[in-house]
Formats: sequence, C-alpha cells, structure tokens
Amino acid sequence: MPIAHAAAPVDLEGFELRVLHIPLVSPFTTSFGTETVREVIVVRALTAGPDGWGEIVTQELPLYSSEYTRGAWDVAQRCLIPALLDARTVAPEQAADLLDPFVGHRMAKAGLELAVLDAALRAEGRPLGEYLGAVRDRVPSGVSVGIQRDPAALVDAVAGYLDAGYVRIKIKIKPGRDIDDTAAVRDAFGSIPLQVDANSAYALADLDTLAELDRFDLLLIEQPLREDDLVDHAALAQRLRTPVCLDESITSAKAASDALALGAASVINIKAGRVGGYLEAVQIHDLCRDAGVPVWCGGMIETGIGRAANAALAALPGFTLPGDVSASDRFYTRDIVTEPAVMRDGHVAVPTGPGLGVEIDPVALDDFTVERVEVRR
Ligand code: OSB
Ligand code: MG
Repeated sequence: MPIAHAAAPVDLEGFELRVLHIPLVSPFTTSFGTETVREVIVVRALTAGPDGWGEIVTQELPLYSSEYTRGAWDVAQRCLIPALLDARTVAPEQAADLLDPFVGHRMAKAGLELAVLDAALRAEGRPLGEYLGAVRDRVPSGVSVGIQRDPAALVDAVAGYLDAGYVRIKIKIKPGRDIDDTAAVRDAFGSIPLQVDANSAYALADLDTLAELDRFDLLLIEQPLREDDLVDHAALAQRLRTPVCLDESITSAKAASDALALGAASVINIKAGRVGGYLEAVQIHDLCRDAGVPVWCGGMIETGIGRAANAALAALPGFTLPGDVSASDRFYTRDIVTEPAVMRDGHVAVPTGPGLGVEIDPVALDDFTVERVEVRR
C-alpha cells in the first residue's frame, strides 16, 4: 500500500552535514575490498520545529556503487540541498520530486529525504514504522559475514554470530573464495538458513562455479553479476536452482519491475539508500508483494540512524525473509545514538518513539565528526 497518511510539510531553515569516521569492531571484507572504519555522512534537517536526522550511506570509494562520500558531499551542497531549500516548505512525500531533476545520486537523496521525514514525523509525534506501514513490532535479525582469512576462520566467525542468536547467516563470496567457504559453513552447522553475496564479482562465464553452489541449498545468491547485467542475470537464473536475488542492480522501483519482468531475480534486497529513499523502498515492497516476490531489508553498515529506519522498513508485511538488520554491536563498539539497536531472541525491535524513535548522542557525534558544514536558506 502507498503511504496511507501523508505527513505535514516542514519549514526548512537549512541542513547540517557531517562526515563521520566510526571504527568497526573488526575489518569487513567483501569482493570489492576491506573496510576498517565506516565513513558515512550524517544529515541534520534544521526546521522551524524539531530537527530531523538522516544518513547518507555512501562509502569512501565508489566500489559498491558509483556513489561515494566526496561525490555525495558535493552534490548534496551544490544541487540537492538548494533544491529543497528553494521550496522552503517541504512535505517528505515531495522531496523525491524536488530532487528528481538531478540524475542518480540516490544515496545522497535518500539521506536528505530521511532527515526531512524524521523532522516531519517528530513534529507530529508519529513513529516512522507506523508511517511506512509496519505490521510487526520487531524484525528477525540476519547477519552479513565478511570474507575471512580462510574457511576455518569463517567457521569461527559464523559460530560467534549463531551463538549470539542471529537467525540467518549471509557470507560474502568472491572467485576463489566461494565453494570451499560455503562448504565449510554447511559442514560445520548443518541446515542453518544460509545465503551468499557476491557483490557483482562474477560473469556469466563463471556459470559452472555458480552452479556448484546449488548443492548447498542456499536461501539465495545475492548479486552474482554486475549492476547493469539484468539480461545475464536472467540467463543465469534459468540455469541455477539457487534463487537469484538482486541488490546493486535494483536502483529504483522501475528497475525492480524490469528485473522481475525479465526473470532476472526471484528475490529482491531492498536498501533505501540504493533506491533513493524509504518512500521508493516502500514502492518496491508494494510491487514485489503484488507480484508474490519475497523481499528482505539490506544494510549498508548503518549508524543508529539508518539502523532504526531499516528496522521500521523491515517490519512491512512483504519482508518475508530475514534482513541484514543486525544489532549495532555487530559493527560498532560505540554508536551515535543513545539507545543503539540490540538483538534479543534473534530479533531487533522496531523503535516506537516519534520519527526514527532514537536520539542522537551529541558527544559521540562530535567525537566521530571529521568535517562539518551548514547550508542555510
Ligand atoms: O552488499 O549487502 C551488501 C555492506 C556494505 C555494502 C554492501 C553490502 C554490505 C553488507 C553489510 O553486506 C550489510 C549490513 O549492514 O549488515
Ligand atoms: Mg549485497
């Protein structure tokens, strides 16, 4: 269902942007690289009423997508924020249209839209989950496990997450670190809910390797081929028993419906940042639900801001698979919100307070800030 009750517009006075560097509890390795510090942009919408908070989930370098921190930092100040400030009074549902003339930069747009949305909902005392259409008060918590030194180290890492209570394991794979890693986890833990994420590291020519994964009864394989390879994904999906799930390729609701029409995916990972915002994410949820296609909520190593919003999104009825909605302590020893997301009985709670339902810890925010700018009307 589209948003049932629109939010009242907010009177925008300006935006504050900060680049944060937050250390990770352990290095996170994917097919595209290793991160030890999360570089992220935090957005604060300054309004006549309560401030609103958002997060731009770009990474330091354009390795996962074409977006990256310095690009988002520039386009937000040069194009996106001025477009919102020119409109002055902006309802969250209008933000995407105001930003639409600028091509791409969906993560930057999503972070700004979230800040406007949070401000609007705080002003009304309305929780984000309720606004988006959440039907649950907690969501099952899956974990994304990076590539480790060797399969034995991977088994150790997975054991820790299973002991902690995570209900679904996703392991990152890349060429040369796929079959043996997956086999080691299956051998060690039997029939746990398990899936793999290739982050675009393969080509259709790797069909034989990818087909070998069929014997592990995986929930799905996430983004085996490149972002633009929808036709190749459709060809691959025909040859695999493992369901193909798309992440990087799904940049909008249109991309999602095209992928489904082509048979390029039978499952979709929804990330609000990648698709330009939580409202576009709800549209993808709705179209997948109408098509009977399961979706799950992906993650971008969010701070407590994005983590709260993701829990709200993942509580919509079509999110029938556990998402990468993990506890804050899976990535951080210290978060920038006063009540970081925790996992209990394999679930993360959907915040119930107004807006995001989390409060910023101003000291932590300042401690992690490496650059700050304000753009005023
Ligand atoms: O592909 O899902 C991905 C993190 C950064 C960039 C891309 C991805 C990921 C993850 C981590 O897998 C998800 C999380 O935040 O838990
Ligand atoms: Mg992914």
